[in-house]
Amino acid sequence: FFFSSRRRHTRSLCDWSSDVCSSDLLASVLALPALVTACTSGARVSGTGELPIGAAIALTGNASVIGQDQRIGLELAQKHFSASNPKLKLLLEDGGSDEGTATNAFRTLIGKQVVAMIGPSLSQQAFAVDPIADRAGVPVIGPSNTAKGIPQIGPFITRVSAPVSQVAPLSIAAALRLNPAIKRVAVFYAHDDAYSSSESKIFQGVLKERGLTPVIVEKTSVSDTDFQNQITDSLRQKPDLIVISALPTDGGNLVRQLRELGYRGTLVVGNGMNSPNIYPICQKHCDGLLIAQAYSPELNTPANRSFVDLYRQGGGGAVPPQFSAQAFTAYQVVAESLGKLQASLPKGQSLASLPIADLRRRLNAKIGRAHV
Ligand code: 1QQ
Repeated sequence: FFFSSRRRHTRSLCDWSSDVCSSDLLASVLALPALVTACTSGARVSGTGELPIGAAIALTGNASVIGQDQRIGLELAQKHFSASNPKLKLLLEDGGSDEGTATNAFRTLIGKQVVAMIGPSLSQQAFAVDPIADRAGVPVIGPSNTAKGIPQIGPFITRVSAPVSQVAPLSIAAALRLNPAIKRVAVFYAHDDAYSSSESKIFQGVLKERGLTPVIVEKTSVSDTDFQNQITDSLRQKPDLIVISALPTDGGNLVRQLRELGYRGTLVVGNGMNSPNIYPICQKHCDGLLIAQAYSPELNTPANRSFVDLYRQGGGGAVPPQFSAQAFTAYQVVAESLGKLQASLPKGQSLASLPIADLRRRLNAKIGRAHV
């Protein structure tokens, strides 16, 4: 894991296999090939021989802050795998930040005969759209779906994003290491978002284990912009640590208002705010946030070195954000799995000649499953 104190400094905590990685590292994330039957459609992939991969990520709405990072990761992966065999074609759709937009994007892309789907951006959306793909026999790789229960949606669903249960405890541990005197903790979470609720449960469990039962738990909404009432209530409890699980816009506004209303203590925030794009929302107020993440730019593997180099050449800065890395990884998993599948075919046969349902089923078995 990579632990980041936003903007100030970064350092490695430990290594988890959801990093951008070579296939052998991925094996510990994605194991147990799925043996399932798909509905039998005789349709084949288009005549050009390029295999279409669908991606539905948040280019609009609350999570578009994260979708921007993901788009960069996908574009870099396209570049990196441009000479791969078989040839791939990325079809990108706006999955928005709500279930309806993601459903339309998934339906559109599945109708375009994609061999696999990358997305959606939010767990809240994944619980709505992954069952559609699963029923259609289309493999889905979640690049940023961290809530409990995602791989359990169905045999065609997996993820390269480490679950909240693996990541969230680390930032609480780091906060307590930095400030062992912490006694009074306030918790905020967006109750109408699956990831935020899931992560907050983990945060609260870890706090309890440490003997720090929260002095107050405030429920917010992803559509909230004004948090004055909840902030006033919680600051009355004199917390010395505040732990937040929210999406970028609501979370960024909450942090800004907490600081503006005088909170000076430690702030731990979750995966929903793990992007440099939160700064336009909360500016200097987001300085010093503690976030644990499932990616280290320092990871010394060929795939990560290429990714970091491509990111730098693109002018995005020296340190790629986690969401770009995970989107790159999702594409990498599809590209490498297709490469292995191609190599397993009899000489002269191409993947594009297989019936699409058969190709998706075989690809799904090559991709494998996430354990958690
Ligand atoms: C989830 C998340 C989001 C905050 C990532 C965009 O982790 O919805 O699962």
